Amino acid sequence: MIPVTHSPAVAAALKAGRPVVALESTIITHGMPWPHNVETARRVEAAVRAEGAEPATIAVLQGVIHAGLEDDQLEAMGAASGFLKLSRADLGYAVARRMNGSTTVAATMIAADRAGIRVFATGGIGGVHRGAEKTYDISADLHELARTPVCVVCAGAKAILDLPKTLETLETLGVPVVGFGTDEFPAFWSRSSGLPAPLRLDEPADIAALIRARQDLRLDGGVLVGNPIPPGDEIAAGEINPAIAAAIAEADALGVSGKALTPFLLSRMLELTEGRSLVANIALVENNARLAARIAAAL
Ligand code: PSU
Ligand code: MN
Repeated sequence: MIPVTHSPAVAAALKAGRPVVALESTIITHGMPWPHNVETARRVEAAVRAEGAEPATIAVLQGVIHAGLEDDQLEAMGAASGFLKLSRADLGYAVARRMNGSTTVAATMIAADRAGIRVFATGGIGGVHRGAEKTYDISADLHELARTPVCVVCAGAKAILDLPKTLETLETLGVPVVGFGTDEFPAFWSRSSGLPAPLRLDEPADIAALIRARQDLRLDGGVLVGNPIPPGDEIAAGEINPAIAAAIAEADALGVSGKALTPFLLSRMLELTEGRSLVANIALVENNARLAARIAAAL
């Protein structure tokens, strides 16, 4: 028995063959400040429901992997400190030690797969950090996409990363990267990265067909869908780039690395943009949740 506990609502939806969308929790514990994190998590769940699908927020509570949280669990997690940021490497550790942990894209993909959920919405995946030629800092999210069969809907990789190297790595790993309704790979806070999306599809049903074709071919791994932030919510690249450069320079000067780096950069971006990066982040996650629900319905 794989130790994943479904919430009653998620269990009922899966049993009835209704669409279910997995949601991650690192964005709640490490990606956004309280109380915006809890408000966003609720809004994202509501967006999934509004499209007729069931949200399954994933987290590890006292060693139990949950697929689907009750509202009080979500609220408590958002206010808590001390949650581990879990990826493939430490998911089993948190279970064995009965710890609390939020799941990154990598760990959420694993849990979603074990829970029988095929579609997952996040904000932006982790990727190859700038300076990776020196630090070797490459997110485990990329390798997870290569091996676990879950479709991940994101607004691109976070623009704090080295996007060309991130795309090259995804290509090497054999991960299909689809621009949804765009020829470009989106850049999280901005619609445009200047980099072509390797593949393009314009309808949720087309993405569902791609997922099925890969299953039939017994191709391992997931599908990455890049869904650009809505035009009214984006921060233009020219405006966001100086803040990115400043945040990265601060991280370098302070020696921030490893798991702490992405949360540090996101929180500095919030301050440097006077909250605008957070407003954009909330909008893009909601937008991704809606698309993920439509893909899950088409599957
Ligand atoms: N998307 C967001 N905010 C986040 C993340 C995604 O809008 O905080 C999280 C995801 O959980 C992702 C993680 O897996 O950032 C990447 O962390 P790292 O670079 O350490 O792999
Ligand atoms: Mn890393």
